[in-house]
Amino acid sequence: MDDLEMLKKQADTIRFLCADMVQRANSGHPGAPMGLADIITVLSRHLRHNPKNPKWLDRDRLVFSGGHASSLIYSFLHLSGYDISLDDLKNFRQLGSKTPGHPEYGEVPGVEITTGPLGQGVANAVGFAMAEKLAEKKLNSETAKIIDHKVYALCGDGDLEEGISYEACALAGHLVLDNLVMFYDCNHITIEGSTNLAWSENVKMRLEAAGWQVSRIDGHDYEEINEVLLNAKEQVKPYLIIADTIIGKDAVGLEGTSATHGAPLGEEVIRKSKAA
Ligand SMILES: Cc1ncc(C[n+]2csc(CCOP(=O)(O)OP(=O)(O)O)c2C)c(N)n1
Ligand SMILES: [Mg+2]
Repeated sequence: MDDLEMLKKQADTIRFLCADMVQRANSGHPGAPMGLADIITVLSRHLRHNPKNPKWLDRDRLVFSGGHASSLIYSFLHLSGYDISLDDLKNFRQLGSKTPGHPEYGEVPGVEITTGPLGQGVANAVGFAMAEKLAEKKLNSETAKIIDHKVYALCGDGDLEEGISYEACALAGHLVLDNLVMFYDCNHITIEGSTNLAWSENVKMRLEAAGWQVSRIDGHDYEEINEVLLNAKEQVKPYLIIADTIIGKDAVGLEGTSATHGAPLGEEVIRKSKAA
């Protein structure tokens, strides 16, 4: 793995690009992107894709179910070399921009699917994984492995609360989709506060019952994230990675609170946080 300093620098860059984008637009969701910055940074070392050819047939697919965390996607695509410029990031959430409030398929290079309605992206990821299996069967032969990619998905508390994710995950388990890797951004916060206001089920037991392999990691520990992604290369079932994260990670005075879910952090907090 790259040295930890470099990973931290990349993650911090993503974290504060996202905070700045939301601040400039004066609307958006900085919390989840800041909490997921470490995961996307390590994931970027595993993803097989070509930013200069976003339509390469056998690329890994990356599905962000929580479309509200779109600043994360745009900053990741920008830093990876996709056709999204710094000016595009500055135009976050402006009408007609390449960086709309929720990611839109066809409008943004590198965005695989339009997401926003919670849970829907989980079902989309299952669909992508099914499509990969079908294409494998149709196109691969003994001598030519044309299709051999993974589907990586990121989802949050809200996605797993939604009924549609239950149905889709049950189908993924039934079909033994061993090409699907899903990170669950387990930050215990949704729009209105703690998840325990409305939800207390055991996600690990639920997904295991549906036929998934489930691991739990610290979503801010680069070694653990890397290790679990290496394990996923040997997966024999759909793989859920429950990542314990802190929403709004490193937002001074606000991290861990629902205040970071869907509002700008404020110039003062951003200034202090960058300094820290
Ligand atoms: C079906 C649906 N219902 C409601 C919303 C509005 N909404 C957007 S984000 C959100 C909370 C999501 O919580 P979580 O997934 O935990 O994201 P986090 O707060 O951790 O960023 C809600 C209710 C939505 N996008 N889709
Ligand atoms: Mg959450």
